[in-house]
Amino acid sequence: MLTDEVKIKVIAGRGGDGVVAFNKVKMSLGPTGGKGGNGGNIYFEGVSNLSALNKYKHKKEYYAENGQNGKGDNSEGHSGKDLTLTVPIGSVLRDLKTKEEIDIIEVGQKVLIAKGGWGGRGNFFFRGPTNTSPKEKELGKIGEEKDFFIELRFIADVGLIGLPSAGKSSLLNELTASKAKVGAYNFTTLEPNLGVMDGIILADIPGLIEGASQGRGLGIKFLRHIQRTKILVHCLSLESANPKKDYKIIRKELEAYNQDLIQKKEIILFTKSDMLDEAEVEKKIKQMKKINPSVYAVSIHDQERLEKIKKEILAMLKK
Ligand SMILES: Nc1nc2c(ncn2[C@@H]2O[C@H](COP(=O)(O)OP(=O)(O)O)[C@@H](O)[C@H]2O)c(=O)[nH]1
Ligand SMILES: [Mg+2]
Repeated sequence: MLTDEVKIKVIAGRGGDGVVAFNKVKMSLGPTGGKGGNGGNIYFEGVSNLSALNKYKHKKEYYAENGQNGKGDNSEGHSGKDLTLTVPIGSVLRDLKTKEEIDIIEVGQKVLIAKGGWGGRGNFFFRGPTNTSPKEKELGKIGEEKDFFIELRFIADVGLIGLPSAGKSSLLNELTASKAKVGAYNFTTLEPNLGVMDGIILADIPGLIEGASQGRGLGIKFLRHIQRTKILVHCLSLESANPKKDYKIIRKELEAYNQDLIQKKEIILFTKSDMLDEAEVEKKIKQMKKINPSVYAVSIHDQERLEKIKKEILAMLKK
């Protein structure tokens, strides 16, 4: 199962200590203690692999390397190696202390999240006209330590929503090259599925049922993935005795989860249009238009209608 939330601790490297050393050559006495190397930084970097959070399930603490202590001859200790932690694009990184949030939205986007400590200065740096054999040195500073909650919210342009069996997965498979599981029962697909249609990303959002926003079923896990979509395609099965009621159930859950969700642009899509005769379909479309003028019907067995809805989605995205 896809991991879409984890908590981890990151600890950047400690800086190396400065040292106290003196030149042993009689002709040029004096302090030579070098600076410690800086501690390694920790970065988060976006990758396309959606399961990139899985690895954080088992290992919870991440360290970057410490800097090495300074050496004689005024030479600086090696800096600690940086550590880069990969996260899927769509991840929201929340610093649990400051509550600050960082969005990772692009592959290759790299953010510094914990800075390594500075290396301490050696006694060479403390020399002066009146202090020709300083014994001072600094200790390296500790690296930043932070706790992060990482949450994955898919970056899909379009979210296919609707009650179980509304035909979302079937539609995703028709509109994209996705191979989402399709079921004849009201069983809930366990993972959201993504597919690409003419360069835009469609997400099939499963598990929306009455009470989902309060934690019933698995829907609440998936509601977050809707937050970043630009358009919702609300699928209503024409097999249903009361599509309007189905519609309201879902809208209520969206609203309860996050007010913003019901402000999104929406297409209402009657699915399984092959199940009714044309006059019935038209009648239902007309009724729903009172709620939202953007109503269409589709069937996975009707290529013409599939093309039409595809165009409609693309046009709405461009607006
Ligand atoms: N006749 C007909 N059946 C459909 C159509 N779309 C989906 N179905 C069926 O409806 C059931 C539920 O579909 P599914 O895509 O799994 O729904 P989801 O739960 O919303 O993902 C499956 O048995 C599908 O074969 C359609 O356009 N016409
Ligand atoms: Mg499904």
